Amino acid sequence: MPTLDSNVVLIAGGVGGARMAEGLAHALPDGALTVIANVGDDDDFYGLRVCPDIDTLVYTLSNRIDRKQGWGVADDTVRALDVLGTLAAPTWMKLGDADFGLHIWRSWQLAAGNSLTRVTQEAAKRLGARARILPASDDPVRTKLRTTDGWMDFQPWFVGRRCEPQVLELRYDGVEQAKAGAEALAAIEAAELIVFAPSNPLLSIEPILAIDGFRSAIAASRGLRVGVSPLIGGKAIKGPLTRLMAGLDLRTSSCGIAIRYNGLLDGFVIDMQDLPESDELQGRGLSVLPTDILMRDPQDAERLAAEILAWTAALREHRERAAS
Ligand code: FO1
Repeated sequence: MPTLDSNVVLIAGGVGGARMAEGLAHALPDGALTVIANVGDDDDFYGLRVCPDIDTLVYTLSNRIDRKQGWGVADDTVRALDVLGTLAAPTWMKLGDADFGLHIWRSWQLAAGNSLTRVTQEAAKRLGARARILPASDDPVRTKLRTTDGWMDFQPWFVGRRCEPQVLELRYDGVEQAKAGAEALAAIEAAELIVFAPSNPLLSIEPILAIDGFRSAIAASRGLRVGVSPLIGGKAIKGPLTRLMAGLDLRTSSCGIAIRYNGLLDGFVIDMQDLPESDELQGRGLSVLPTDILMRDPQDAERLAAEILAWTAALREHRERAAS
């Protein structure tokens, strides 16, 4: 069966998004995959720009990732961080020596006037990433959380405080002024298939969708649009999603996630464990692929990606037959 494999866009955050990207990159021909990355987690450390979601994608797609952590460079050392500690600088964000190299280069390139889109593409190419990676915007968008301890920046909450302070409210600073990356929008317009990665909707996908232009471009897309649930049996595959959603009084189920992407999806991929949710999803007009969505390793990711590509090809055929 032919698959939708010439222009595929993945909308992604960090670890879960990178696993899905790796699977798709293996299952697709070279040059077919574009990943649009969240920039809401970006922050500055010691005057250097750090873009965790972009970097997790670059390292995963170039097979440099520390697979145990899911972020950072495999076998990295922390000699620079040790010096910073001796100099009494804060060192809660574990930036490795090899990782510092990328942050130094990116900050140097940005200071020279290059856009984050250009710098990211160049880094991805030079480091050997197997897909095009585009930031959602060249402008700063920063996720802020109102917690029981007051408003916090994302990384001090996520890493510095291990997501402990309860989140009461979220906002994406700068989102009203931010322009959607022109290449990212063009990729969506050209896409045969748009996949929402199993990333945290509140922290990874919605900071992208909140930028003017993305929702309308996805809603108007001629391609198929499918999401992959980040929850199995109501529990997050990784990270603080379940607690975050429960704290904000949101439904912690695959249906609850699909509802957040209302009007943007044709189909939703759920885990076999969540089969009872199929009826409600179908009732909302979504096609459903129930399968094993846990990506334990790159082989799982490739198998899931191949299943999604075969399923979406069948959906398209069905759609074309219905239209003719
Ligand atoms: N996550 C942690 O839990 N602890 C860290 O010290 C840490 C350092 C770090 C450095 C560079 C980088 O690109 C990512 C890093 N992450 C760390 C992961 C990152 O905070 C999160 O994966 C995302 O921002 C959430 O998607």
